[in-house]
Amino acid sequence: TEVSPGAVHLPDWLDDGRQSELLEACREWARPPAGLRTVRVPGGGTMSARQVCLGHHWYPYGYAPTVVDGDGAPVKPFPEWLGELGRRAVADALGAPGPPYDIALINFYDGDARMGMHRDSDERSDAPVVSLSLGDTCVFRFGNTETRARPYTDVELRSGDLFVFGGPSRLAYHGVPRVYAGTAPPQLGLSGRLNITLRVSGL
Ligand code: MD5
Ligand code: FE
Repeated sequence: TEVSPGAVHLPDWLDDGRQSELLEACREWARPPAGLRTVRVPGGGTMSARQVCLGHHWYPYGYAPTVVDGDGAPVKPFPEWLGELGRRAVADALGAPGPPYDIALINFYDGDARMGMHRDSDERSDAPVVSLSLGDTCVFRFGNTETRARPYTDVELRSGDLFVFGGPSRLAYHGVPRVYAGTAPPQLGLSGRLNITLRVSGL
């Protein structure tokens, strides 16, 4: 389903087996060193979703090879198989071969975690962002390129869903205003929500 030009939602793209494999990989990546961390934002606040990065470390607002605002460790490598998954995702969503992905940002939402409306503009590439969801269902708010306010479209993202954001949607404001606790598929064994985004750094 095309939600907006260049923004394509493919529900249930990952089967149960692939979801479990991806979750297991996320659990490994979440371990220290360079594991799951709380992101501090300029102004003194913290993001409620915790994050781990592969390939390069994202911090507000740039990319670095080490966890500059965490334990200082080198960022874990971005595995080849994850890049292949990303290219397949783009091919399925947009009908064109995907670019060579080199970074992943993995956000973990538990409790009352949310994400405010923002734009992802720290990549020096206009390649589409690939988003994969695991665990609890959330409301994903897909906005416009001008303001954090309306007009926007609310879409529910469920475990296994793929979303690809390219073209004119790449720099749209977006956020996660709500996660529905306890809605993860029981066989997955995840309490909370994980979102994996694949990006091209342009570095
Ligand atoms: C999430 N993550 O559910 C979302 C899904 C983030 C983030 O927002 O920055 O890690 S990915 C949403 C996204 C990425 C790039 C572009 C657009 C949406 N977009 O154009 O709407 O944790
Ligand atoms: Fe984002």
